[in-house]
This record gives sequence, structure tokens and C-alpha cells, in this order.
Amino acid sequence: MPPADEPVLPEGCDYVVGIDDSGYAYDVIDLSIEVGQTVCWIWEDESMAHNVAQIENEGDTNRMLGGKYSGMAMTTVDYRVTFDENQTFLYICEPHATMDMIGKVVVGTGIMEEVDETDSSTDSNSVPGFTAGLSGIALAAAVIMYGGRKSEL
Ligand SMILES: [Cu+2]
Repeated sequence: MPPADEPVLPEGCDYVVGIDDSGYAYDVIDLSIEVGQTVCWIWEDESMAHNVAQIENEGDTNRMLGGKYSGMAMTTVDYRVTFDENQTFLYICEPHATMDMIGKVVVGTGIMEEVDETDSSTDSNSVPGFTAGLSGIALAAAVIMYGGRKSEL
């Protein structure tokens, strides 16, 4: 039974993760959800600034590049993620990672299936700069190949 003062979930959120009374931890650190559900990390006017940064492996204190990221730590945050695939989502609060401010969301089976590479572009949270960098490299490679071919003639 949830406590009587449990706030109503904001629209679009299936679960809300906030900051606990200590001010240095999430109030829900181990969550299990269904595929397609949305977790909202929401806090307001906290005394300390916090964020949500995906990590690759348990114990990591640095965020995973290209992972989900709420941005710079803030005292007020509203960060929402809809999980469309089975996976175990591990995250830290960057300023307090070494103080064990960590959390986990187990989505469905908790095990990510092999994903076709072409699917990565559909991830709305992918970093645009990363994709742009890759196409830049592809372009450079094409120019080099073209140049090489011309000199053979
Ligand atoms: Cu924090």
C-alpha cells in the first residue's frame, strides 16, 4: 500500500523517481517496469543539484558516452524516459556517484536483445553530434577512395 500522501503521478509517467530525505540518494533505486512504460525523474528545489546519467557497467562512476543523460546536474529536474526494449538501465547522479547515488531500472526481462544497427537512428535520445561525426568520417573516406581511384587512371 502506498502512503496516503503519495502524490498523483504526473500525466505520462508510470513511475516517478525523486530524491530521498538524505538529499544524496534517489528515493527509488531499484525499479522493475514493463516494456513501453515511462519513468520520470522529477525533483524540485533540492538543496543539491542532481542528474541522471546512464552508466555501462555497475560500479562505473563515469557516464556512458551516448547513453541516456538528463544533462547538467540541477536542483530542479524533470527527465522522462520511455523504455521500449528489454534492458537493465543503470544510472548515476554524476556529482554524487562516488557517494553511491546510483539507481537501476529493470525493463521487462532486463536483458537487451541484439539490435539491428539501423535501429539506432530511431533512438530519440541518441546524441546528434555522434551521428554527424560518423557521416563526416564516411564522407572523408569516400573522398579518399575517390582520390585514390583517380590517381590510378
Ligand atoms: Cu546527486
